[in-house]
Amino acid sequence: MMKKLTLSALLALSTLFSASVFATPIYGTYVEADGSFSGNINSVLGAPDDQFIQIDNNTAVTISFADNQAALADGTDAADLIIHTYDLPYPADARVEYSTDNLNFFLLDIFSDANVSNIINIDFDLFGINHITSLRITDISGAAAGFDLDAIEGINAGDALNVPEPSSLLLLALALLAIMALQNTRSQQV
Ligand SMILES: [Ca+2]
Ligand SMILES: [Ca+2]
Repeated sequence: MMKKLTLSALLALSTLFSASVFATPIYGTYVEADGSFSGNINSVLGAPDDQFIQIDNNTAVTISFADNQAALADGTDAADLIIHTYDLPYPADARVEYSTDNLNFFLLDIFSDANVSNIINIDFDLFGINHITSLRITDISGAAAGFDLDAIEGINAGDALNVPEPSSLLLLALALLAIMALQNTRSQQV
């Protein structure tokens, strides 16, 4: 009886979380640049298509997903976000920052656009990140026409409003433990 109840509680929890996750990936919807670059700024939106911009030194390009959409961590060491670059002869570095509210940005890491298959794989779980709603890429190559950006891809799309915060996850885990303890007590009393 206890196992059955615990299982149904776990199933209810997994349904709650999976309900807000979409199977299809999401791509950048909005973009803004605070400096100079080469190319059409809209070429960084949507799926990767080998259309790209070359970001000039010190220019920050901020790309956001559609309203209330987020790229989610999948809980494994698999990639959760892909920065699609373009392979031009000159490798350039960029500082990459992320936001969970499109207001405050935090450093993720420094990445180069010289990559195998023009792909930078980012695993949120490695960085302890739950979800992101936008990404800011600042060229630090020291040269004009630096980092070549094609697209941003969130592999596990989700509803930003329904992403459980770590504190609510903890509360749910505690509630589950309390239910299990209660059931234990009851089964001992029988
Ligand atoms: Ca992951
Ligand atoms: Ca593109």
